[in-house]
Amino acid sequence: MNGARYIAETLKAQEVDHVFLMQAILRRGLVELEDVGIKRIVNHSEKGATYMADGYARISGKPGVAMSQSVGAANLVAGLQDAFLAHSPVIALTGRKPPLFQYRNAYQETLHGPMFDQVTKYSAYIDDARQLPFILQQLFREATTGAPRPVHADLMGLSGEIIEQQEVGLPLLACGKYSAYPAQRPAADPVLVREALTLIEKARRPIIVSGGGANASGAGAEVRQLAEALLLPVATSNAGKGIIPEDHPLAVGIVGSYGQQCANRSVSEADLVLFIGSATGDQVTLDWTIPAVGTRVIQIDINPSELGRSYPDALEICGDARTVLQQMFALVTPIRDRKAWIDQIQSHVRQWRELIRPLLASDAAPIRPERLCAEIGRHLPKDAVLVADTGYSCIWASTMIPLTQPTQRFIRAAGSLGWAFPAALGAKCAAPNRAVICFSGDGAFLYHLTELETAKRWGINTVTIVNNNSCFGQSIIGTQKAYGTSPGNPDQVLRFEKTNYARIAEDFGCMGISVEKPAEVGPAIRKALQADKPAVIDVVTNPDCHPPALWRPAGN
Ligand SMILES: Cc1ncc(C[n+]2csc(CCOP(=O)(O)OP(=O)(O)O)c2C)c(N)n1
Repeated sequence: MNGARYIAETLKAQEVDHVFLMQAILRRGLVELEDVGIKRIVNHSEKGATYMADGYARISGKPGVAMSQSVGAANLVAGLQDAFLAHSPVIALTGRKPPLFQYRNAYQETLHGPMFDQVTKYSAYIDDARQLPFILQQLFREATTGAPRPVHADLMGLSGEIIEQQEVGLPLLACGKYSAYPAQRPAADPVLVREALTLIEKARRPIIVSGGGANASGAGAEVRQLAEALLLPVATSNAGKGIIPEDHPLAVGIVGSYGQQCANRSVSEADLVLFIGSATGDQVTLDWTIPAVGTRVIQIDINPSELGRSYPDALEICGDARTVLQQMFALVTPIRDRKAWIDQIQSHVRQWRELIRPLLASDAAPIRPERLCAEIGRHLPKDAVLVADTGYSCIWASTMIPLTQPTQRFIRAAGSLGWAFPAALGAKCAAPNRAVICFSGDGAFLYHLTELETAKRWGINTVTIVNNNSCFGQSIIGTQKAYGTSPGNPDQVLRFEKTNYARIAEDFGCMGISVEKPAEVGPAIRKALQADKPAVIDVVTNPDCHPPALWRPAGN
C-alpha cells in the first residue's frame, strides 16, 4: 500500500466521515478518500477548515480532521488556537517541503514545528511513509485520551506527495479503538471518592461548578443524579452550559466573567466548590475571585496536570468525570436538609429572572439582543445545537437562551472572533439530522462569510442568526472610556457600513431573511429551520445594548 492509500484506509478504519481542507494537500489522498467514502469538504481558508473540524469534533464526539499544504500551515495553526483552548480534538495534517528546501529561503516555506507546539498536545514530522502506521495511530490515541486537544502531523512534500507515493510496507494497523473520546475512562482512587463525599456531607453550602470536561465526558445524567441526591446547586462555565436543564430547581446558571449574577453570587457564597472537568481559568472564576481563595475546593479532572493548578489546596481527584460521578453516586447517602441554602440560591435565580424579564419582552426597534435571544429560546428545537461566537455573542447566547432539554447542546468560541459560523457548519456535518443554530455578531460573521459558498455546495443547512448592529458592540464601552473627554472619532474604530447579510446569503444561493421588528424573529426562525438550504437571518439590532452588570465579590 502506498502512503496515500494507507492514510485513506486509516481514516476510514477510525470512522472519520468528513475531512475539512484547503487545497492543495494530499492530491492522491483525496482520490483515495473519495474511494473509501469520506467527504472532502474543500472550503475557503485553512482557519475556516480548522474551525469546521473543531465544530465537528465537539458535536460528533470524534476527532475532526483539518488539512492544508505547507504555506497554509500557519493559517491552520491560527485556527487551532480555539480548539486547543476548548480541549477539542482536531487532527491537523499539513505538507512540508523536503530537507533540501529547508533553511535556504525556499518559496512559501517556514518551520512548522515551533508554531504547532503552542497549540497541540502532540506534533510529529512524518519523513518516511513507513512511519505512518505508528504516527497516524498515535494521533488518534493522543486526541481521544486524557483531556482531548489538537494533534498534528507534518508530511514530507509540499502537499505531502513524497509520503503519498512511498510504500508503507506494513498492513493496516488502525483498529478503530481511538475513533471517539473519551477513549479511556479512568476511575478515581476510592479513598478520595469517599473523602469527597464526607466533605460534601459536612458542608453547609456546597455547590458544583461543571465545566466543558463534564460535557465532553457525557456526564449530564450523573451530574444531575448526584446533585439531586446531595442537594447540590449546579453552576456551569460557558463551555459546561446545559449539563443539567437550566430550568432545574438546582440550576444557578453560568458563573464567571461571561456569566449571570445569580451564579456568581451563589458560587461566592458557597463553603465548598466541586469543580467537575473545569479548567478553573480566569473566565469561569472571574479572575480567580469566585470562589474566593481559601474556599474548600474539590476538583475532578481527567488530566492530572489540571488538578490544583489554580486552587492548590483542592482535594485532587483524577479520573473521567462520568466514571468518578458514578463512583460517588454508588456510595451516596441522600441528604434532605439543605433548605436554607437552596432557598438562598433560588432567590438569586429569581432576582436574575426579574432583572432580565422586561429586556426579554422588549418590543423596541431596532431590536434588543435580549429579545432576539428570547425568540431563539422559544423556537429552539428539542435536539438543537446552539453555536455562539465570542464576546457579547457568547454572553447573550449563554445567559439569555436557556437549554431546557438534555438533548440540546451549546458550544461556543473559546475566544476567537469569527469561529461560530464555520464551527456550526462542522457541527451540522457531525449531526445532519439536528437543527444547528449559529448566533453571531456581524463583526464575527464577516470573518468567514465566504463559507456560505461551502455550505450551499455541500447542502450544510445551518441557520445563522446575525445580530447585526453594524459595529463591534463589545468594544463600545472600552473605546468610549479610552477617549474620555479627548476629542476625536471613536466611530472610526467601532462602526461598519450598514450591510444586509440576508441579501449576501441569497447571492450565494442560500436563504436570506431580513428582520427589523421583534415580532418577525419567530416566523423567520421557523421558516429558516424548514428551509432545504443554508439560511441566514439578518436581524437589525440596537448597538447601544450591553449585558447586565456583572456581580463581583466585595472589594473586587
Ligand atoms: C481573533 C479575535 N480578534 C479580536 C477579538 C476581540 N473582540 C472580541 S468581541 C469583539 C467585537 C465583536 O463584534 P461583533 O461580532 O459585531 O459582535 P457585537 O459585540 O457587536 O455583539 C472583538 C473585536 C477576539 N475576541 N478575537
